[in-house]
Amino acid sequence: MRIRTAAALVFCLAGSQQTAWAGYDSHPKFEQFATELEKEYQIPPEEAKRWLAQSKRLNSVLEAISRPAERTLQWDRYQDIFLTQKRIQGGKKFLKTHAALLAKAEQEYGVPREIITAIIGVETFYGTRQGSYRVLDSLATLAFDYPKRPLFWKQLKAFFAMTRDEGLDPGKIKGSYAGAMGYGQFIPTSFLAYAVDGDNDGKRDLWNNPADAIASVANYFKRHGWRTDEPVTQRVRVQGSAYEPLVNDNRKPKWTAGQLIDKGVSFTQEGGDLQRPANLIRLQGKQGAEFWLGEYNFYVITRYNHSRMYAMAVYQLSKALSE
Ligand SMILES: [Ca+2]
Repeated sequence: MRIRTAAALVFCLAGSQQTAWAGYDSHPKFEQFATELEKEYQIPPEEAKRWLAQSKRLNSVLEAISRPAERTLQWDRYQDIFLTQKRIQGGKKFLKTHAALLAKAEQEYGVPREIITAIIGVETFYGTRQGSYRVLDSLATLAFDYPKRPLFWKQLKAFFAMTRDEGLDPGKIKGSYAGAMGYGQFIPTSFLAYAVDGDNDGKRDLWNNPADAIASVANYFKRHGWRTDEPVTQRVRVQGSAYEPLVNDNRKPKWTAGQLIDKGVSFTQEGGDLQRPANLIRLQGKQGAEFWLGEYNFYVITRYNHSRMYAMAVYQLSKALSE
């Protein structure tokens, strides 16, 4: 008990010292950051200094990034989290409330409304759980104090470009501990590349404006190669052992449907071009191993989030929403 108290006290002091040495503008790597920011986005170093002086190290962010809980789950548990009655009901309500916006996005980008809705449902429970971290703090903490992932260094630069472009106050933006923002949890580089102004009011507001959020998710899918009216996946059966080296091999399909059949895979839904790209996916389900056909659109969903379980949850939620 005494040891724990002492440790807690030390931790507490360390924490207050860390916030006391002001912001990340006094970090040894600040000059490099400011130089790159100016070179890449023409943002003057004084701007970087002004904002980073207000940034704070968040130990909770470093703790959160060190335990990526969802990735360690198997599909049997993962689906319990994302395919609940509550999430299905919420999605049906979202489809109804935003029917006109979803129809417009579907027409313009060729992405089904149920897929757009399922993404937003899995990411933020339809916009209601967007994350409460101040992105200035979370991204600065990860960029400067989590060198294992240079991605965040890049994201912090893009974050300042985003707030400049949109006329936003960097200190007021909220998001996940990893800097994902809004209904669809766009990271700053995704915002710069794929966010669109869905209602033509001159702003891209992915936090409060469902028109912008819906159109941006649809645009993301279109730009990543979504194939309109093509399937996503279907359950398959396997026999023999020739299929084994193909299991979960490449995110991007590198086989054809015909080649999978040759290796002992049989489809539950017949038809379709045997020359089309395809993958073999195995998930650990409640009744043991499940095998699925990864169509090209399944791969496109994994470009939103690399996890096969994520893509499957989005697909199955979208199916539940269309019933
Ligand atoms: Ca807008």
